[in-house]
Amino acid sequence: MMPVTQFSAPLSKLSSPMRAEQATRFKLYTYWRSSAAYRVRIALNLKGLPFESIPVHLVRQGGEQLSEDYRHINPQGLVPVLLEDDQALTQSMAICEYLDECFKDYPLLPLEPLERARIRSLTLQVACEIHPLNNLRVQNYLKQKCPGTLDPVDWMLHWMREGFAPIEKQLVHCANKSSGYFGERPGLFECFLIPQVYNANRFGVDMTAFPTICSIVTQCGKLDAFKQAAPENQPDAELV
Ligand SMILES: N[C@@H](CCC(=O)N[C@@H](CS)C(=O)NCC(=O)O)C(=O)O
Repeated sequence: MMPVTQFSAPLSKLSSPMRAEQATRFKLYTYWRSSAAYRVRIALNLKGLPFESIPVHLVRQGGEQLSEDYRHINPQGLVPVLLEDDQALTQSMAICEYLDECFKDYPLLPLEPLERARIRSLTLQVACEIHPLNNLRVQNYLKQKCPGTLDPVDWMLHWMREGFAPIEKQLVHCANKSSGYFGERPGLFECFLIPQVYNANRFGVDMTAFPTICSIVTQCGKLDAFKQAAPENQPDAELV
């Protein structure tokens, strides 16, 4: 992983860790409502790996993720970043797969190559086809370039529906009827799906058109790993 020291990150200038009572192996730069950070929180929880949250406020003061200090840690100016000792790793899918390779007790991917590819395909449909179009910086760009002509929320709802519809079709045929998840138990795909559905609900997508997705969300919502990763249960949650 990328050594943080390579970027001489003055970490102390960012928000201080909110759960600093004990030194943990992992630290996660996160924001309570970030769906990409939410994915990694679920993966860490499923694997039973404790971590310390380091909140990065994506909105306050124009966004802490854009500060020079934070860009020393992630030159992309995005959350999440996983820190392990002095090593920083970016991109939620790379982080989840790294954890999966290192901690095998609770696999996020099946063993069989074709099954692995199918799960990755569904996961990437969330990560590459839905999420990037709806990211905060895309929203800000649309607001700036198309004021009054394009409603950024309509844009988001459109791309979420466009993305969920084919996922739903694929799941109807493949979802595991006995477990209620895509496979025997939640894994990489659920780590990505559940945060995207959280966003969809937040912005008012009518999810009744996607009953299989909703049933997976309901099943996952019963598990502590998902409950503890939920935005409202984060130390930086702003619940007013
Ligand atoms: N592909 C990246 C996406 C990361 C990402 O876009 N994070 C969002 C929050 S969900 C972010 O930091 N946005 C800040 C911005 O757009 O300025 C990943 O999977 O880690």
